[in-house]
Amino acid sequence: MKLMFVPETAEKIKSMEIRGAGRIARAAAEALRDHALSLKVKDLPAFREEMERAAGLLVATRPTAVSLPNAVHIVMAGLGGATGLENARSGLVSRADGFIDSSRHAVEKIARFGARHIRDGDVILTHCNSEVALGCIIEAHRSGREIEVFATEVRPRNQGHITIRTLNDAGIKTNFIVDSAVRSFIHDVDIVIVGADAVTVNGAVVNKIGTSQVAHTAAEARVNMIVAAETYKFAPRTIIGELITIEERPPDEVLPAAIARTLPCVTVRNPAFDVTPPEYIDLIVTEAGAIPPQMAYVIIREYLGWGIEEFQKLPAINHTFGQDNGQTE
Ligand code: RI2
Repeated sequence: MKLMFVPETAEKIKSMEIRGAGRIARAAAEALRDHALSLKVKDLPAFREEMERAAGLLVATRPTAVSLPNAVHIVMAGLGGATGLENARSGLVSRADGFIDSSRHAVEKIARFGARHIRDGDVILTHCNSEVALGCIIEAHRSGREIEVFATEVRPRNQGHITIRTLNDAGIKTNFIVDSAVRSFIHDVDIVIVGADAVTVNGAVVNKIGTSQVAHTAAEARVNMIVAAETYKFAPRTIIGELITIEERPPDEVLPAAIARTLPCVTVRNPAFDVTPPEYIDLIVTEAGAIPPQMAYVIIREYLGWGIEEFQKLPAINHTFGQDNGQTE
């Protein structure tokens, strides 16, 4: 077994070598598990202190995908009530394994539930690269439905390139378009399916930049918009009034530094995510079933099952890009 040490995993998440909200959550759980297994400390307080430091390092890597702090919180809960060092170690390892396992099952379940919304002959549009959204599309294809996909390029990081390779390898007929071509093709589309990095208590969905434009275009054309999201992508701290931080990434992802240097009056802005308000979303497909966005509160309270005190213990969110971007509308 290759040990995924915490700083190495943290660096890979930060640089997006490991990316996608579900994958970074599982990678963080794996890193905490491996760290716990390899830690040589003398007692429980030292173990706790070292694990909390590791958890903080992982959570600080990317601020938007709430799956990351949620996964870390779930794994670290394995320390609660531990009576000795070995007891704490095994508690944490089993919470991490449990999270990784349930995450994989959630992805499979959502694929099956989501695929039922895709009919024979449907044309689907997807934006960015979401394993759960793609899972629904591939499952529909596997179960014999004749489908076609429009996949966007996804500037500036080109996650659409990963999406078209996956679709191509699955043998699915795919059209690759630039992000700004969505409105030109929306009348050829029957259904939009995307993933999520976070779902707020009012049912707003935070996902790759451009998702809200896609959603707005779909609503205008009366095309249904489905979001595929595991329950650990719902954001508990939005219940106590916190907003999701929108990550703003380096400007050179958008414009090479050599060109930017020649344009002193130009500032490059590079927010990685945007917020789609609940009224543009028809359904959120979770492993607990499909819900209207207005039921997000129920998932946070009932399915994640955390009390207010526990929400307050979750890692704090400290910076918000722009206004609240519709998160509380
Ligand atoms: P899954 C990604 O973020 C995209 O925004 C994608 O829609 C979302 O995470 C969910 O991905 P990034 O890591 O968990 O590319 O469905 O910035 O794979």
